[in-house]
Amino acid sequence: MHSFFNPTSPQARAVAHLWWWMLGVGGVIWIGVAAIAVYAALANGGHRESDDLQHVSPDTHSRMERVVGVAGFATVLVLVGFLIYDFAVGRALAQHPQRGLTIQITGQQWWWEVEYESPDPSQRLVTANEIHIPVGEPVQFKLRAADVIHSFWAPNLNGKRDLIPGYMSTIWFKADTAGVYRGQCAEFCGLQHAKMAFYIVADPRPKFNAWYAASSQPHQTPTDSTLLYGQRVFMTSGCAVCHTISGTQAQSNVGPSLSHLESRSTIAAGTLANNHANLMGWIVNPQAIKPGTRMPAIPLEPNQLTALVAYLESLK
Ligand code: HEC
Ligand SMILES: [Cu+2]
Repeated sequence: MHSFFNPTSPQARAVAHLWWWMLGVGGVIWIGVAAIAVYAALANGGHRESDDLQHVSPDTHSRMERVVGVAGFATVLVLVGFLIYDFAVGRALAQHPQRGLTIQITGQQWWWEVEYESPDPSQRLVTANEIHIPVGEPVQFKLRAADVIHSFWAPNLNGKRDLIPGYMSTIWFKADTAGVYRGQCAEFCGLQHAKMAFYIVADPRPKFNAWYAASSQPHQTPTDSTLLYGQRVFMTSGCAVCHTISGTQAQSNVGPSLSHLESRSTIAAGTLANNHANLMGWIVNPQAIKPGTRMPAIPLEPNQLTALVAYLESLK
């Protein structure tokens, strides 16, 4: 799933082809050189070096010089060939499509904020760690970092690109095949760097549109009394200081948006499957699961916790 050997975009395929060519040509040359070295050692067996050098005829000597010259030239030729090939791949990757979806990704210690750009502000969508894209369409990613340098790397879809504080870099790709592709922060960014994964979910356009429309819906105030209590716990226990739930007063982006938490398959940036037990465990003590994470453990009564989790699970 998380593999460079299984490219599913023209961009990743170009990089993979370059790599295979380099491995192939480099391998053939290495085998050739090793074979010649072995041959030289065996053919020379029995003679001492000083004898050989003195008894080489001028003819043999100039032939040897020619062989070395040709080999040197061939080396330069191969390197120049790869330089041109590499440069062409780099240029192809750097060409940005003018059309298509644009998604802003902000790397944070240790999760990914995802914001879909739209000229219509009401159509902008903010989510986290799970990036839905339409299959077969170019998607542009604008990458920034909120704190330290991170690196956006979904190997099946493209190479790495650093997220640098105070600077916006861009990358784009087009997924050919629908599927879920894992990505990972590829630049050491602190304690929980290893637990900073993300998923790219490539869906056919209609399915993507349905997801987008559902995710853009603000929540109604719950009518069920447990859920209502859970919402009150959320608003009064400090959760709202850091998180957003659309349609409520919680509008902070210190932590991931929880507006449609239940539509995501994992929590804490790919660390845990999103299920009841893990959600409970996470809220009781996030520091036990991801030590150092920017979410504190907040003491809650058992009935508060139950209602709070029920409320979060209603955020479809
Ligand atoms: C000081 C800010 C802060 C407070 C307060 C806070 N959180 Fe968080 N929360 C975060 C951060 C930051 C993350 C991302 C952690 C990570 O993945 O490393 C997070 C992650 C989460 C997640 C996982 C979301 C995901 O998609 O990965 C849930 C669920 C969550 N918080 C619920 C709560 C609840 C419920 C409360 C109140 C009891 C709360 N948070 C209080 C900052 C906070
Ligand atoms: Cu990182």
